[in-house]
Amino acid sequence: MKMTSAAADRIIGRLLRFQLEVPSWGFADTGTRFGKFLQDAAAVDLADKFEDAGCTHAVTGITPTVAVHVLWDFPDGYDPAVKRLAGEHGVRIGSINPNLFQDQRYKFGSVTNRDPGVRKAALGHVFDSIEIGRKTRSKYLSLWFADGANYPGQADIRRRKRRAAAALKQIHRALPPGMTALVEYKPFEPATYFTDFFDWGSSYVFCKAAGPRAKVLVDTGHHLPGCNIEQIVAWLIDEKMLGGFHFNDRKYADDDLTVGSIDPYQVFRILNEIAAYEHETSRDLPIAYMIDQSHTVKPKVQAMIQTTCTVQELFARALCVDRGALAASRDRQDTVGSEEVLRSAFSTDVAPLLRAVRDKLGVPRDPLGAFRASGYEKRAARERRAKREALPAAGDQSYA
Ligand code: LRH
Ligand code: MN
Repeated sequence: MKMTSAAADRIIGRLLRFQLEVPSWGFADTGTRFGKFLQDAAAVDLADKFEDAGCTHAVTGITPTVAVHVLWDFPDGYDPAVKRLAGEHGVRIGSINPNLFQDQRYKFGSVTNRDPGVRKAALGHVFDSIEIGRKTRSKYLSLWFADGANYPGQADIRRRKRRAAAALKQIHRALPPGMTALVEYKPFEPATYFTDFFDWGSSYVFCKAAGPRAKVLVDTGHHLPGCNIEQIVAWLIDEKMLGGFHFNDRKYADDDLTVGSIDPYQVFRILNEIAAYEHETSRDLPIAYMIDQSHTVKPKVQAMIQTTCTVQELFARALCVDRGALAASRDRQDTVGSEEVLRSAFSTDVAPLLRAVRDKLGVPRDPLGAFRASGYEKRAARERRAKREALPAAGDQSYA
């Protein structure tokens, strides 16, 4: 069905307001428990991460903010110069991610630990992270707790639940106006028997009890096989409890692969729930769209540009769903008809829409092609190889 120019204008308008946040750690050398494969062009420090994020934004036009991880990006505490540094590369600091999973103290948990001293230290780190967010004027405190247990009998599930709930209440009380706490869930890893924030329901319960500015963060890689993620998203939207996304893809576990590399229709179905809600309410869902990936084999800036364009493209397709036709075929209980409305949107050639959006944003029509032809990666590899060689002998390096 030929798209009307009014429909095209509406979709282009929505895409011009659509922005994604890139993770600073996606530009650094990261690995798996079996090791890291180093890349010459990988970011060595925060300046490189901002430069790479700035480059991603320069060619896509839709990634103006960078999520930072407190211990990885501010190993020596917050430095007011970082805000200026980000600005020099055309980006802003976005969500603040405390790190409660690396310190030896957190072996048996952070906010759920039976030791009140460890719980106090964990909350202290979150409060310090909130202070950083206050200084960077960040809208989001992005919380992921790796708390959990590895063996049956090891831990008291109900007591840990109550400690987590108490901690979330204290964190909510400490939020400055305008900041929202995003509570991420994950069913396993690094814990192998249970995690304390294990699924959307657990985050929902903790957020509801904590307060109105605590919302659920859906990391698309944090679901057990066969889980219907778009149904969870629809529920959270309806409950006004959806805070945002960590987009990535996976074949088996929390693989943190580039979006759409394994199951693009999955991401389309999720974004379709967003587009359906926005169509019904004629207003943009005020949530955080963020990428959370680690690129163990792909060149990192290319992978980030690829992912950014893929999410933008899949959202464009979700916006192409003919809501009127879908409602009509649903009224007729026309199962095949309804599915075909979605499938035809999914197979819509949205390249003309994306070209129009990129022209309006003043960025290349083919962001990845433009980057690959720019020589940026070669130059970065040369400069950063020299920077690494000049670094003092590596003591305990930050993970990312
Ligand atoms: C945990 C997670 C979390 C981040 C980390 C880098 O798996 O998804 O969002 O802190 O990855
Ligand atoms: Mn995540």
